[in-house]
Amino acid sequence: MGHLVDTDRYPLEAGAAGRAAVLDRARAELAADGCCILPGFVRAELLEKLRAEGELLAPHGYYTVERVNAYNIPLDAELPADHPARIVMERGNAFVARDLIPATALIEVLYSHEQFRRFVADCFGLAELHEYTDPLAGLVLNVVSPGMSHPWHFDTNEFTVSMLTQEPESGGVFEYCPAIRSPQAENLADVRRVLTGSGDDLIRRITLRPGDLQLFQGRFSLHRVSPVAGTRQRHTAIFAYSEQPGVIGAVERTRQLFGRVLPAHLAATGNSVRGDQLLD
Ligand SMILES: O=C(O)CCC(=O)C(=O)O
Ligand SMILES: [Fe+2]
Repeated sequence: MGHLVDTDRYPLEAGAAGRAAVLDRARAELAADGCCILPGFVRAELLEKLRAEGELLAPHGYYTVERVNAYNIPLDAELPADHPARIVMERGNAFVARDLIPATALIEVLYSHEQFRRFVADCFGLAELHEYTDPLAGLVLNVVSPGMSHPWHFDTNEFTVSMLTQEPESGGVFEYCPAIRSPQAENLADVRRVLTGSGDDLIRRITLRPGDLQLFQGRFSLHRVSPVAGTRQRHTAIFAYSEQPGVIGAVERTRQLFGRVLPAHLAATGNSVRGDQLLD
């Protein structure tokens, strides 16, 4: 791992000097506002390789524009007229599926490395984490092209691990509203304010750099990638882990995200673990 990750700054090996201090900081930041950035996680000399690998993969993404709401519930759900789930947005990002990412790609090496997974679990304070069994959704490259955005939403997953691999020229900013809802309260009025453009006081913006590792708890914090401008796409690797082994996506959701399904998805129908809770 040492050639890939700046292990002087981020000791990954169990018991390594300084590891506990990094974990303390990550846990404190996550507890404070559900987001933690570990800047310069990947060594500077590998950033161009990280970017170039993503650039080669990006054309293989599944490009669609999907009409969505912030809660990822059906658009025809019966709700009061002023419910924020009735605000429809366009999700214009594309996902490159894991089976198209070579085993030698830096993001795949990271995703499947036991020490990395252990480190991420420890940052979140989780007993253990597992790779997805899903052959498509475990590791994806999220591509946001100029003019597109990944609009405001809550994640279904409790936590997300991601890494920018290519910056856009402008726009494409990660924006979030820390703890805008809680298990006890949806806080629909504030969510509505953000979705209608008058909630700026609730929004935090993060400047991410390629190779920074981002740990995020998106279930209670509304978040988005603002529209990308300029000529360059924005690329992010999303490392999906789960506390229980065996996660594989539901057939319909998989088709929506990737435009195809594999025999593994069909075989798992009916007995999947948290089947339809991928990515969003
Ligand atoms: O690409 C990003 O930075 C954020 C992606 C995201 O929010 C998601 O996939 O749920
Ligand atoms: Fe998200």
